[in-house]
Amino acid sequence: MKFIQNYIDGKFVESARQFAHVNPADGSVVAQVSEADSSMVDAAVLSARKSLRRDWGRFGVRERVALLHKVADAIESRFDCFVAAEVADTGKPISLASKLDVPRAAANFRVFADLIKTAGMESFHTETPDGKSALNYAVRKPLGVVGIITPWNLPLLLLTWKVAPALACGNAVVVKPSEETPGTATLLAEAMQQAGVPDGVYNLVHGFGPNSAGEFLTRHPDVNAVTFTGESQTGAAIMRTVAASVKPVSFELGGKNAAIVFADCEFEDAVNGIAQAVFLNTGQVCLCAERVYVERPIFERFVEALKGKAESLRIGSPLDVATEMGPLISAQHREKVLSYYRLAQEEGATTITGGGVPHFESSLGNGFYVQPTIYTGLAESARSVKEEIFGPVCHIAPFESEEEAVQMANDTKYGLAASIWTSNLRRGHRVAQQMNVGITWVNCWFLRDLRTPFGGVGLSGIGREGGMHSLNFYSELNNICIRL
Ligand code: NAD
Ligand code: 6OH
Repeated sequence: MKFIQNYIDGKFVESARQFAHVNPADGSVVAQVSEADSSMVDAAVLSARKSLRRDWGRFGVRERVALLHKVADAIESRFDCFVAAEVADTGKPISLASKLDVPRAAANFRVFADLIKTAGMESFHTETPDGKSALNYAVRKPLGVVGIITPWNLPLLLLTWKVAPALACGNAVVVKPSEETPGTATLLAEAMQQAGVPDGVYNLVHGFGPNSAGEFLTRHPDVNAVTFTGESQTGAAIMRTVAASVKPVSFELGGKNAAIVFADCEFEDAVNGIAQAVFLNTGQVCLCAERVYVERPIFERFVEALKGKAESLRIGSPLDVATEMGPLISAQHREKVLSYYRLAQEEGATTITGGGVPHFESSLGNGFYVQPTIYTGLAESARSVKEEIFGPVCHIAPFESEEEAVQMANDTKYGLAASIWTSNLRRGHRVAQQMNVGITWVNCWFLRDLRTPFGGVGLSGIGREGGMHSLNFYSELNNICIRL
């Protein structure tokens, strides 16, 4: 049995209470995780604060940049360990963890290191009507101690997406990864040690949300800002908690993303792209498309083609390099996804494929698998078309006109991402600009440039991270006005 510990002030520490970490692929308990109590969260925040007063607070940008590249080197030098930990955490296929999550973790450190190195600041030469002259320039300072709370779906990618820019800006962090995925954040602590990151700069506390490490961290008076990725309702709870001390927050929340497929699309590209957008990571990516709108003339053909893709997905052990789809994260999440499969039936859906649980003879039968699933025939007002399911499932509806497609895609309280599939470039631009979301892809999906703004509107979040947006969130600007 493996033991997963907290990491505070440069030391791995145990706690009195532990919780089990379960392998999603077969339901077995693979590790015991130390749950941080409130005194440990206090110690983590204190250690972060102290590091800002010690060497870390005196590091210049050049030293921070060099250190962040060393963290990336340390991740790459333990590539296989990180892949194994990501697979153990999530049950995602080893091919996906090796192609997406672990390379992105290293890239997050490199990109934000390079960005802070080259980022300039704004300056203005001011002339007043009464003849005064001044130079205004802004300087960037760390926020201080940043609390980072992350979900289980892309745990290492999303954690490093926040830790890297926070450290680039000179902050110290206390991270609280999802209770479902404690492994990679703990391995990252080892990589921080290996890279020579000073004690207290990266602290890690394990536990749950309410009345556990998550809430203790967001409630902590000495945390200067909170950045969170997860469900919209959790974001609302965190917002209530931090309101008392008026901390800045950055929220990357849920989605019910649309894809719009026009009859003039490159058909094979669109089918392949949407198969990715619906089924990647067993549909557990906040950017996944759960609503697919297809122009009437190609509707039947598209439904058939996506059905073919869904039915050809190799579902199996995450450790098999040929596996394309693994389990959902937990028994509880599977119950949620299956409850939506039942709801779609009750709401009158036609099941094109899936709708249940795959059968395995092996121990995978105890894992949290569901079938990739496609529905048609639901009213746009159906709850299963309106609410985020977060599984390998979509509803496909036909549309008659561009206006109707835009109206249906935008008819949601969420607004994270959209994708548009057309070979008409002018239409691609025109429709993209009407999407009420933070991220729109045309003829692609989840094609990322880490310098671009990332975030959502409505229930999908507050603020943007990515590139300069991250640097601006993770710093305080002090404008200095010099009378000339
Ligand atoms: P979740 O909201 O249940 O949990 C996320 C984290 O918040 C966990 O670490 C959890 O322990 C913690 N938490 C829960 N309640 C808390 C509280 N009251 N105070 C402090 N911390 C608390 O989300 P999840 O189920 O882990 O992840 C799936 C959700 O995340 C989906 O809704 C998905 O769309 C969303 N997501 C969004 C993005 C994005 O970039 N917009 C990215 C990934 C996932
Ligand atoms: C959500 O599940 C995926 C989020 C992806 C990113 O935040 C990213 O930076 O690619």
